[in-house]
Amino acid sequence: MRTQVGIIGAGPAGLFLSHLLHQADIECVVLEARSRAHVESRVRAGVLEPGTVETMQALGVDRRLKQSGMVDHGLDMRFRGRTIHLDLPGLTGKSVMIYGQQEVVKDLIAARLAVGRPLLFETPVVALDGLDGDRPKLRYRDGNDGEERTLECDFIAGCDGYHGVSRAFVPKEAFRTYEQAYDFAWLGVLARAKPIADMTYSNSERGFALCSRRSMEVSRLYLQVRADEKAEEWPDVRFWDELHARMYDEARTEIAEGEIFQRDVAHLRAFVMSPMQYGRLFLAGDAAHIVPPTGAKGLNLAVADARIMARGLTEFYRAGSRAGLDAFSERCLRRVWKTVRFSTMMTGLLHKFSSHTALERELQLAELAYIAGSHAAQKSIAEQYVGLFGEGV
Ligand code: FAS
Ligand code: PHB
Repeated sequence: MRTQVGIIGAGPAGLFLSHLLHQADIECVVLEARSRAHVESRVRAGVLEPGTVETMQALGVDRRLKQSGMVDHGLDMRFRGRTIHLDLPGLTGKSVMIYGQQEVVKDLIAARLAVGRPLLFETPVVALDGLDGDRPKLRYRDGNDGEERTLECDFIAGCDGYHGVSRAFVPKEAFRTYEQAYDFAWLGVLARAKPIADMTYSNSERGFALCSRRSMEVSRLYLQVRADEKAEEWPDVRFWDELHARMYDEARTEIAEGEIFQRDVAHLRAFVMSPMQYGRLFLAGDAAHIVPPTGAKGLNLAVADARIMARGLTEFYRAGSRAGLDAFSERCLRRVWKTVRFSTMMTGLLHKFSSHTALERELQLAELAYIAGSHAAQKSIAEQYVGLFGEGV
């Protein structure tokens, strides 16, 4: 097979890129290792920045988003029984949208298949060749017969996530990585329980908790757990007891309980690969960077990368200019580093750290107390939460 752009991975990065390229009449093939059912069932992010919503609108894939997306106007942070309420539109003139990542992925897959463009499931890419030439190749295992085949491309987009293959085919001396792993994780559940009014993060003596939602009937809830804990160590009763306690809802009058029908554990890390490109390979999304989910940025950052890559590829095919492609990594990393900073700051502010001295714990809580009393501090957090604008995308 031969195409203009070979895309590895059908997560948000690869799928948004495929639609942006299709809109620009650029041929691409998406190769996804897993099944459609698996990809569409992965429960992950839930917060869409306005830039991501606008991209879905521009691509014409926002029908279901308009029907079931929920605008979130408020962001609450709790500590020592107090609540800081951030009025997002009041502070920034913008809000965020709550709409599960798996719904975004379903919308993008359906739209891609509806236009009959190549999206191959259960087709893992096993090797990348010729990245430093002008005819790079992908080798993949055909999902139909398991045979190894080759896809010749002009360019390759590594949208294969943190555990993907593309990074491994860049010579070690051609990039560096930055990484920080946390010694805790997020236990996430979906429960058939009426969500609380606002997105609420809580820093309690027992640890971090977060109450989000997927609809007015389904709550998306998180607890900070040890990095080695397994979801099955948290039966319903233990989960609800801990959530009420960490959300300062001891009277159990605020948080509704219900059937927990999905559990997962996500490990927290910050990771950046720089540069995010090598020859004719361009990496986007989790393949190039990971942010701790406290800032609700992972999915949105993947979309921002896809927009910048699509713009560079469009300039190349329409005007023969490589300027946008040559500047791809630099343009993405400007936003990536600011987003990693925000996400690690929010993680540091809201979690219980076993490594903290008593003094460090007090300083953390003093920072929350300062934010509670400072319009400027609240505006700073709010404007980063709704997303960076004008960052070259
Ligand atoms: P993805 O990992 O989503 O997609 C990569 C795709 O490439 C996958 O479908 C994979 O199967 C495929 N692939 C891998 N290797 C391949 C190969 N060799 N050949 C072909 N295909 C291959 N972000 C938030 O904002 N909030 C959250 O609460 C949150 N929770 C998360 C929980 C978990 C468990 C994880 C892993 C991430 C979470 N994230 C969260 C971040 C998440 O939303 C990512 O930022 C987002 O999925 C990034 O999208 P992609 O870059 O497309 O990577
Ligand atoms: C979610 O709704 O899944 C969610 C919300 C806020 C975050 C992370 C995840 O910071």
